[in-house]
Amino acid sequence: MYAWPASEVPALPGKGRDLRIHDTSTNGRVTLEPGPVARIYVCGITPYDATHMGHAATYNAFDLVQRVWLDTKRQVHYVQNVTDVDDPLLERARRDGEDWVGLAERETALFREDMTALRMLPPQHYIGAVEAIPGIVPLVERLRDAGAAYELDGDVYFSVEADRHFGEVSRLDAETMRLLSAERGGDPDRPGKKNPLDPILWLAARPGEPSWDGGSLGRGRPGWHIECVAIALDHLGMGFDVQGGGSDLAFPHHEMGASHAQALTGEHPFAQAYVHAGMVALDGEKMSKSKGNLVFVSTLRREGVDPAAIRLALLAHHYRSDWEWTDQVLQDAVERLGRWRAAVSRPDGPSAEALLDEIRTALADDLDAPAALTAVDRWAALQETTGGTDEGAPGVVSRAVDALLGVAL
Ligand code: 5CA
Ligand code: ZN
Repeated sequence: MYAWPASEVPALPGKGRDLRIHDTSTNGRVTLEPGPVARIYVCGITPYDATHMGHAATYNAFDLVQRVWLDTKRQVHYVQNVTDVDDPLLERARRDGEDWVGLAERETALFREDMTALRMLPPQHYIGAVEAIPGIVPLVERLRDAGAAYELDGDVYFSVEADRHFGEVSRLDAETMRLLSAERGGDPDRPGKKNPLDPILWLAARPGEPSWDGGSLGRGRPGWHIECVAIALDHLGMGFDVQGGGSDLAFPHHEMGASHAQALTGEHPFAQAYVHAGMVALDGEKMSKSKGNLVFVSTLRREGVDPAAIRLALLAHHYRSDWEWTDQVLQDAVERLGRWRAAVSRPDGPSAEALLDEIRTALADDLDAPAALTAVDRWAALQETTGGTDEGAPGVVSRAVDALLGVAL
């Protein structure tokens, strides 16, 4: 499917630094060494209750990854999915007496608008689960034929024992895995499974639910993890640079995805780094569709909030921390945006050379956006108090904030 329009990324003087980023699988920072074309897969939305601030914060983190890469003069190959058929989507459509296709299309359209307004760079390949089905079926057949998957009452399960690296992405103990599996779409208590953690690859058709031709698998629909694996392998191949999502995807989603791909190809790793963003909360609890404690990007936009201020509110928090959305967070961002706009609207100002270096250094250091904002704050304060005589400086600052932080001043 189509993604959304790209906003231009202004060229900056000099060159950025290579990104060091926290990798969940090693629980430490790694220096990424992408080739001339950096490859990134970011898990997309399940299209209902989009786009809330938690979604926006996670996509903001991976937008920064790409902006750092672009600043090192690399190209970026970015792939994202849309989980446009899955249990939670079907449940929501049923609850609301709505057609699931209509719900998915409407919410995906809203997500595109929000991403455009927030100046998030679009993926080159934006792929729905439904359109990926013809590529998913042969992968499940291959896993089954290789003995890495088995049938249970018509459904097909992946055997986690088929991958000797299973567990290396999230590094969790068996009991925690079991608890999270039950919480996050798995069915550890279903009788007949070889291992309670084994995830579904292909779900046989259920009455009243959509289903597709699955070749030798019979009619049905794909499991969640194999969806992202099929799309990533198709468009990026093994060993791509970053697999991204919120921290709630580390297990089971990214763990299982890595094992599917490694069992399929015999190669390791699926991704060079598994990068996870913290969870945004509202009123003390993780913002989530199931709880309904949501603040939407589109609601704020409708109320007249400048999307650049929303983006600054996200950037004020380190991507790995869990944080709370409040009115004050937004208010602070609105005020900061005003100060920055005033500072770059003058014909001259203090030199921007050191500032550009500080922003680059901050972002290359595990995407320390809050440090980058503080550096711009300092420059803006200097501009307000003493000013400066560098005629190019306000333009450089404006372009740097746009290119590296995605904020148009
Ligand atoms: N479709 C799957 C991924 S293949 C999915 O998880 N969809 S989602 O709509 O539930 O979430 C989309 C992205 O937003 C995921 O990376 C998820 O980890 C992230 N996310 C969801 N809630 C929050 C939150 N409260 N804070 C930060 N990120 C969140
Ligand atoms: Zn995914």
